[in-house]
Amino acid sequence: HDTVYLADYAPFGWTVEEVHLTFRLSPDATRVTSRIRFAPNPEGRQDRFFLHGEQLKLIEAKIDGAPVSPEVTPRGLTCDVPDAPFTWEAEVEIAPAQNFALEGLYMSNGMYCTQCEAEGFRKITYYPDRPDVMSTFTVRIEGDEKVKLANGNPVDSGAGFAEWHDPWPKPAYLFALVAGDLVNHPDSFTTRSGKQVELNIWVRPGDEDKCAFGMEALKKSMKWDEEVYGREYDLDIFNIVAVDDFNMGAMENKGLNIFNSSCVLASPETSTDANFERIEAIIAHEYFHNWTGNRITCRDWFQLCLKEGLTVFRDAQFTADMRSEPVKRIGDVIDLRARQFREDNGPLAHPVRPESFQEINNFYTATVYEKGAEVIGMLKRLVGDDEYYKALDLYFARHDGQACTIEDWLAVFEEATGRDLSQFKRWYSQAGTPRLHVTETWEDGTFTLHFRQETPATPGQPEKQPQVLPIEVGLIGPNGDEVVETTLLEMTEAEQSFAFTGLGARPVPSILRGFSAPVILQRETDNAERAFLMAHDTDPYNRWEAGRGLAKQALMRMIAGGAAPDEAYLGALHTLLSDETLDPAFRALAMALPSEDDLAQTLHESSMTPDPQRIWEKREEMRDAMARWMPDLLEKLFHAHQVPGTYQPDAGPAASRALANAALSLLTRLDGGEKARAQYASADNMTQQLAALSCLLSIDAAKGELAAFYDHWQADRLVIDKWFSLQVAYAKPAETAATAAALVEHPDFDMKNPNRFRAVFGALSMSPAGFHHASGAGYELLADWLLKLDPLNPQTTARMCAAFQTWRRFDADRQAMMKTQLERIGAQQDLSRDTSEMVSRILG
Ligand code: HT7
Ligand code: ZN
Repeated sequence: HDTVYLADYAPFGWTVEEVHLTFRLSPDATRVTSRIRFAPNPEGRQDRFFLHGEQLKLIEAKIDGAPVSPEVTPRGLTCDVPDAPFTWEAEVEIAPAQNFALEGLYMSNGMYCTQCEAEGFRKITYYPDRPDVMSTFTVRIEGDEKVKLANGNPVDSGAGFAEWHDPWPKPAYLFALVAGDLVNHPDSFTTRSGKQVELNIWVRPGDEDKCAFGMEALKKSMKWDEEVYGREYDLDIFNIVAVDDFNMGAMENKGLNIFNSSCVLASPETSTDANFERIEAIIAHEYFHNWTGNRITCRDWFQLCLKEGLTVFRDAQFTADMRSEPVKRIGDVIDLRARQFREDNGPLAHPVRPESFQEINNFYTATVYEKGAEVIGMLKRLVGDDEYYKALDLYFARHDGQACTIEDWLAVFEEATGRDLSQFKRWYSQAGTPRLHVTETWEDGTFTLHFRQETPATPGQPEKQPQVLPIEVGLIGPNGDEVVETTLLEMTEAEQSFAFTGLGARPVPSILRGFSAPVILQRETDNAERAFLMAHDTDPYNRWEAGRGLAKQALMRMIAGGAAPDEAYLGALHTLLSDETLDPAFRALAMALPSEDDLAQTLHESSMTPDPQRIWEKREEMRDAMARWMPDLLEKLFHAHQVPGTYQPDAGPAASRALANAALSLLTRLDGGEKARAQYASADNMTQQLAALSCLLSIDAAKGELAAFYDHWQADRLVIDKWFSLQVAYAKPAETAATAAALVEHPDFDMKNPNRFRAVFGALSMSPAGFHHASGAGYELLADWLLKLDPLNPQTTARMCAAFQTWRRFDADRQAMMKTQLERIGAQQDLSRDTSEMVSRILG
């Protein structure tokens, strides 16, 4: 398969002035006619006119009204064209009902829908399918479906047709069309300049009662973007559509966002608190793309972080404003370490702006999205809030309507702030997680922090340069008072020291407050200091981090040294959980132990070979010890944090439920599931019901509830996804693979539906002790099913191959078994480009 390089970028040889498309819908033979006005591009002459096109049946093509016979290949067509503006017309036939890759135009439950990012438009018609070619689109849809939607504003409709016009020039990846017998949840929003915008969430009949929360989230997002970034919506209408079969979370198509139904549909009875929070964040994310992605888009796919990193950063700011800032930050760091650090420290490591790819779909990664957002966060910390928003204003003013690069983005910051960002730019080009080593000295009232940074080699990048690290530090005196408030240290050298003078006593440092840079902090510390910070740090993130450090140390000693659960940790946790001044959500987070994968990663960092079974057993032992150590406190927390009255998904009650349910999961180890069973029976919302069911599953006492749950919810596909995934997630490690294997025989298992496939196999690959069970059954089962899925849906298959990315961490037997499975996948005839690239990168 061909590799594409950033260094080879060249503009397209023609500009597109306008695009007219007509769709005559039919499941097996949809006709798409295009009329496109091209003109030679003065900035990008090319010898040969090439249009992308895949899996299209060309019926006819014309230039300026005269039939032409282009040379057609599986990837597109070439044609002789005039050396002047011309009109291209083509008619193609496609089969949306046969499209299981869910890219281009496809069908989901009888409804037509599209997914064009990154390169799906070429499966709809011949076109220069690249983000730097932007045009206005007029779209006519012909068919019997009740609802027919496209981008932009509606211009006409009648019996069997609808016409839409999008006045904002856009790349083809933002094109969208939906047609089906849908119903809407309508509303409206008045922008700050007084423009009335019609809002709709379109769903399948029966789902109308699950739209209200998403609509509120949309209106909050629209208001927030006006207030915080000064960005107003720019069309008369904004439509959201919920689709059951979807490869990712959602898609920001101009004026017509398409959502995986799991990321928009919500009701108290069927969605958990975590679902509500995620839905609010994804609706915000897609809406924010209207400015950061759509009005200003990417020049090429190497610049993906330009829109994704920035938009993730913006949605995190939104969630922090709507809910709790520290809780959001802690959750994001947990996620970053779990997904991005794993990627950055293994064979799939790549820069935030990659320099080559075979299949761009493989680069919608935690590095591009989450590390990309961390890079924006560091930039904001370094320049300060005022300068950040000044730079953003300049970005929007200067680049509106353009397809941009990271160079454009950084130039705006350099100009607005007068800073030289040439060293900062390494964050975009250098892969790998920097290690930040810290030592301290204390002499004559001066406390000095000595830092050393180093980044390990990553594939294709043996040598690393020092990066700019914004390190937020505070100092705490022996009596627990803060003696130096949060101060930003700007590290630019490989080794650098920072001194704090005039101190009366040796302080305890609180380093990397707010996780101010995405690094691995390496510092010798002891549990007394951790317990001190856990009690006194004014920075909530570092307070949590101190507790997590204690837990991790205790677990590491159990795993590597056979120690008993550490009473100092249990005591400190008891103190923190008893502190009623602390946010219940923060306390719930503090109660969660480092994940099995986090522990495996830490062992690997310390040159030890993780044994997933032992990690699982020791975590279980620690949780038993936690339950036995503080039964009275757990009882108290459980009862004190029951939320009376009608369920509300807001942060306050959700935090109480999180703490009560964290207590319940430990209490279940003591009471044989009595409280959990009672909660299951009385629950009037999915958060309580699912928490109780999980508790019962964890002690293998959920048989009756599991059957009742299925009977009650069998008509609700999103709830049944939970039913599938919970059983795999809570199976004992020796039974995980067999549980998954039995579930795929269930009549409701449908491998063509990515949500259902992920419910089973995502849960398998995210249960370390089960997936890595010494029998190798987990590896073999996943490989069997990835091989079955690849011919249908390469994108989802390739994404799930990442389950094998940590293979080199493990013992020789496990390594050999994983390698065998990877090679078996790699050897499959006609393997997709997506999966083939992933397998070869993982094998290295
Ligand atoms: N920009 C979108 C990324 C995306 C995608 C979404 C759905 C299906 C396939 C996709 N490929 C790429 C989603 C986002 O970041 O907002
Ligand atoms: Zn995005």
